[in-house]
Amino acid sequence: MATAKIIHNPLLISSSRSADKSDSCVKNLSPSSIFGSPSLGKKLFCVKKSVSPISRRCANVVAVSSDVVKEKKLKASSSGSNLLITKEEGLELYEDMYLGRAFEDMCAQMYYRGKMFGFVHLYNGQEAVSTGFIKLLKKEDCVVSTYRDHVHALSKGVSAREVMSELFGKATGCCRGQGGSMHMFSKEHNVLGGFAFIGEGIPVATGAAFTSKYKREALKEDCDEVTLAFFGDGTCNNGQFFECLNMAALWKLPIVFVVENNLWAIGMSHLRATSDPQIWKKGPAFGMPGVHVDGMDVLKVREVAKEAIGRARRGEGPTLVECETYRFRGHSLADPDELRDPAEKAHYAMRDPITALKKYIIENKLASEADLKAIEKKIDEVVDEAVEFADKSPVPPRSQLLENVFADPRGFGIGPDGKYRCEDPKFTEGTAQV
Ligand SMILES: Cc1ncc(C[n+]2csc(CCOP(=O)(O)OP(=O)(O)O)c2C)c(N)n1
Ligand SMILES: [Mg+2]
Repeated sequence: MATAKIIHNPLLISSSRSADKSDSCVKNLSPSSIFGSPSLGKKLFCVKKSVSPISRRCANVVAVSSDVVKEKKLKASSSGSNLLITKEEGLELYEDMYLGRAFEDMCAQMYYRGKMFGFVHLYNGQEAVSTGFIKLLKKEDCVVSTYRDHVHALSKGVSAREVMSELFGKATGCCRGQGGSMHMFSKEHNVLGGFAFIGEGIPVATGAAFTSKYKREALKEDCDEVTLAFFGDGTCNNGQFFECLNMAALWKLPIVFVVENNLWAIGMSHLRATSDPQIWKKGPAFGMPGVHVDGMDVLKVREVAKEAIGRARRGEGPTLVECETYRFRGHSLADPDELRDPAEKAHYAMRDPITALKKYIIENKLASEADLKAIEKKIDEVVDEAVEFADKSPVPPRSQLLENVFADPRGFGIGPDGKYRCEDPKFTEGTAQV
């Protein structure tokens, strides 16, 4: 089978009108000058130039300077360093990415030992996207994920214990064992799911972003919260994606649409399924910036994420970011992964984002190999402890089974005596046993 390849466009950021090239600042930039680190390029983003109703219909998208990168350059030159991260930042990123990988590897072991039920989709290989974006968020900011959601939840601060327990279907899980692998949710950490249906999370994220805007503009609350919506390349062929891009651009919502383009939707190659494989181009089509970034490089992802999140926080509207990444395992743990070309897998294995960050940290003397080993040891212990905790935790009571499944008025919730109706021994009489 032919190796699937992303077709690179020399201009990673472009105007929605080819005739506008004369006023686009991006024309002088090569991809490496835009995304190469540590000498990160000058211009990352496109914005609408005009806001008049007529020109909005043919949104003129041009590149603007990146304040973040300018600031970074100033800081770097005054400190005599040309690095994009400090030692502390580097270690935080490394720890988070290593946690994601170690957690998922442990999930695979536990799944094959029969500790988990249903489908389990792992995130190995894509860690730079979760870490690069989510580690920039505040606690109040929201994250909306897909069924490949464990690592997004971990990056957002849900504990390994709670995620593992949820996977084991235990009462101590972040959804009290009621959601399982594909439905991570945490009110405390503003993780709004976990969705088994592809594209389902995008409207939820759009709604969360609308809430932030409504609080700020209608209720005059002090609210600058941002929402990140993560989803895959295959999901970009789904109508909800287009509807939400339209609404988000129309209402200038504080949202970033983060496409994790791992080239495959189960066994369907992105190149066979999509009329134009450059997903980022769909941003300018709706009048919002579209950006393509190497999703195997956490530092590049982080710089793009800073821009996009900053724009949203400042009330400047949504951004579509396409992260070119790869999953190192099959679609789910039930997938023997026999479809993809070994050469393609080997190509991306060589670009392991964790190995790349490790190399960057050591080569730039931000930390030593021993420092990183110490982080790995600490995280391995956290993951082992999470398994122990999940294993020992109780299963949810039977009475919880139908909670949040049916609405109260239909008779499946709490009865007049204050007890759950399903606790009544007669509840299942004449129906299938639950
Ligand atoms: C509405 C809907 N249609 C079909 C499916 C079956 N399905 C599960 S995963 C998947 C592929 C999604 O691929 P992508 O968006 O690229 O995400 P990835 O698995 O690569 O992370 C499909 C079609 C589904 N879950 N929901
Ligand atoms: Mg995919």
